[in-house]
Amino acid sequence: MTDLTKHKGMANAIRALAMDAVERAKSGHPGLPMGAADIATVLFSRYLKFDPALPEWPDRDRFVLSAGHGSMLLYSALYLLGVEDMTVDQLKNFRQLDSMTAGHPEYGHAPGIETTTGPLGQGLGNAVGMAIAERILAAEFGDEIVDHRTYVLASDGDLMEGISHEAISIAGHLRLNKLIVFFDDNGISIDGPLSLAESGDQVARFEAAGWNAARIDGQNPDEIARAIEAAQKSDLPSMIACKTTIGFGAPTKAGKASSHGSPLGADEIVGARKALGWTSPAFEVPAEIRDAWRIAGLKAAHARKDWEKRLAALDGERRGEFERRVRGELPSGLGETIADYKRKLASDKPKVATRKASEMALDVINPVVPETIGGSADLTGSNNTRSKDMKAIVPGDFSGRFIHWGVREHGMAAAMNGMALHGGVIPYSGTFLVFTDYCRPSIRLAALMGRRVIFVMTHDSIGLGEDGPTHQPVEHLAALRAIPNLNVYRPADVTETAECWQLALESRETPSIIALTRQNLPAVRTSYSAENLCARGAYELAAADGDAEVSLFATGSEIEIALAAKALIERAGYAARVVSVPCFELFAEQSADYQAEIVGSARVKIAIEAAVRQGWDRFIDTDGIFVGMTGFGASAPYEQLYKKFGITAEAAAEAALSRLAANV
Ligand SMILES: Cc1ncc(C[n+]2csc(CCOP(=O)(O)OP(=O)(O)O)c2C)c(N)n1
Repeated sequence: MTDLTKHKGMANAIRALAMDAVERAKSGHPGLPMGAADIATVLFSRYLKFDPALPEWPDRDRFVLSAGHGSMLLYSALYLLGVEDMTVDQLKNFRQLDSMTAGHPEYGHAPGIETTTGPLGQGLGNAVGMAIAERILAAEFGDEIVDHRTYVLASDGDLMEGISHEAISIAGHLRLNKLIVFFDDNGISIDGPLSLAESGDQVARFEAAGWNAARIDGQNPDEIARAIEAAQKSDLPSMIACKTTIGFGAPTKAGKASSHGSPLGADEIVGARKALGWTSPAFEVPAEIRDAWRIAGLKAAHARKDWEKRLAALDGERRGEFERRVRGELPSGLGETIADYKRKLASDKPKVATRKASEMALDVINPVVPETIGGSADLTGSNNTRSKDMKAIVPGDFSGRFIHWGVREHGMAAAMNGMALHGGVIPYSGTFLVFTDYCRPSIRLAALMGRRVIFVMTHDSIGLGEDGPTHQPVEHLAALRAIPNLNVYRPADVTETAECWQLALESRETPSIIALTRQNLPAVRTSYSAENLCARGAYELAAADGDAEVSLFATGSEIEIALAAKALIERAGYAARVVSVPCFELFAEQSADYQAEIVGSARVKIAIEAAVRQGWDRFIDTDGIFVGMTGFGASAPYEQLYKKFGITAEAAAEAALSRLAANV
């Protein structure tokens, strides 16, 4: 068998499996796998450092199928390479319940799926984060322990998405030369030829962002191999624009949108088999082609074993540290450090904004948790995410721990996901809470994938004041609380902020939002508690004198208002209590008894939060009183805004007292 015949057979195996699986599922996308099969074959069989026997090996090359709709490309390759769990039955169960072979690749479903892709552009953003994490760990542990590449297959759709701009420009800026993107340049998207909606020059675009870019025939294995080798030597990130034919081999649908996203149909498949010279029945691969793939799959085993020897040769402490980081376990000293810090806060009782409290917590946490990597989307001085002595990461020097992401919230959030997926680092970074809208697709994916990504979102209400309603979040807390598996924290003071940070770090499979104020807040936790009270999601901060007739529930900056309202209500002769609710999601995980005890049975229930009501009925019922926002904010000093929108202790107390007087 010549090399070319062998290559064609291997690539056709991907094509055949893709069209057969899509046909059997009666849905899916055969076009991309058929068009990009040559790229995948050359990459996977000759260059990708990936050991199917140990797909989690930390120093493996990463492959991200950003165009997740082409999932059968990845599943076929993993099957052919010999990933044990990826059986032919999995391919036959493509897109079926409980299979590993979901419609779009889902992280955690099968070894070798590095990230969940489907929303176009996200995978490219993830890959940038993976490449950053690789450089950071290499700077710390050395090239002999961390030295791998990140490869991406991106489609026209990936590159049309705005997020690609942010991803490409930060990668170019940081000179992530071990990032290699294949652009599946097939000129087709769902609506038809790309010319309907795009006339840019992707190669010029990448070059302008500081990349090496080349154009090749993406159906020619020699050109693909040469381009990969050139990219591997590049000192810039590389983009290889691969001219391909979507649905390659399909007699009437190749090169057309009709091969993009629906089964080819029986006749077309017969024709494609003929055109490709593929005589095997559905889901069968001839032995010699199978063997060629399996032999390719064995290639990285040597590299992996050599790496294991190098790791074993490290001194015990360094090896232990590397392994701890990869496992994602926190250093053992964190609990004690936080306890000492909370003791100090209980005695100092500083009155600071919670964004400042977060910085103070990070000053304590970062020295003992060396894997945290901080950042900000050009709001470092506002987000307070750069702790003492945190050196910035700059192009060519990844020994720092702080990333200036620039004004790129969307790309930042996707890259943070990629860092967390890569492992060995814990990414956290900030912007204003209102701009979670710009990060939301990635926040959702972090939640779906169950990754520890910490979003530090400051300026969390009208309390930010003069910047006005464009910057004042109103619906954001509710919108974020609606995302499953996302913990949304809104701490009320320095101690709660430290506790929320601890919880965020300890939540290995849940991303976190920490919403923080711009304005100063008094310390409301005035005595030391060894227990992390925020861990219960809601707890009684100030008890009533006797049976409470009024329960006040609040978060963050509105705790101060709730406490003042309590005093006013008591002055009028009624017992009232205040419950702090730093995290709805953790509260929902508590026992029914605990929840009932916290919600209580006071005659009047009031929630105070400078945001919309949605979600609060859980605490106050539909007939409870909500003191918050019903529309957008305004531009003014924050004290005036709280008055204007009626979010004051007086308003809350008055509402409670008039309810009590009405004897409801
Ligand atoms: C953010 C986002 N918007 C829309 C879609 C739906 N979608 C899936 S593939 C695609 C475009 C297909 O064109 P291309 O990316 O060139 O893929 P190809 O046709 O080459 O397979 C679209 C709009 C999506 N998956 N993600």
